[in-house]
Amino acid sequence: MNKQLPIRVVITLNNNNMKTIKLSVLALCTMFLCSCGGSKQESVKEVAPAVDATTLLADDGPKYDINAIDGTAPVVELSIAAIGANMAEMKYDKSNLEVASGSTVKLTFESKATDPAMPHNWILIRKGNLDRIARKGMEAGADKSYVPSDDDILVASKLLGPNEKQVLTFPAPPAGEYQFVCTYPGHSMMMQGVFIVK
Ligand code: CU1
Repeated sequence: MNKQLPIRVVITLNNNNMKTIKLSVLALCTMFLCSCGGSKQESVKEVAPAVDATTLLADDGPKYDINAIDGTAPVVELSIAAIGANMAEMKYDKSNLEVASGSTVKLTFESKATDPAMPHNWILIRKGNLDRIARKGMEAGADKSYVPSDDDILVASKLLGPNEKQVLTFPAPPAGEYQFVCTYPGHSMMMQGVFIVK
């Protein structure tokens, strides 16, 4: 902290008005003390939303269009199920899914949960946004099946109850690593996985 102050003073000295210099130095010191004064925990909290690299990711390349299915592309059939009878056991039966880029994915998502009070969904998202989207899903509420509107969500199933299934057909996103998650409140920590496009 002491090393930086003299540099700022030298810059300010280029002005000839001494009052301005004094005020500037005072302002700088105050700003500096304020920024040092906050607890470390607070500054960590402020850094987290800077995952606004999200925006950069979203802007990276053309927007993903779930309906842009190429009729001539090879079809890859996959399945994944939500299993477990309670909050402690719930999970997807697979933690990894892999498809070839350029293919059309036909994913059967099934809920094998036994408790009607524990519905599940399957949401494919751009990597690095899981916690943010889980939080946003919770805020979106039951009316929206806990699926928020977000550019980092590529594919979203409905909320399925016990023994319900849904077939999701979508074009494989560009090669890379993605994540899938259940956004039903309290499920994302247990129900998530990696979706790889090779
Ligand atoms: Cu779930």
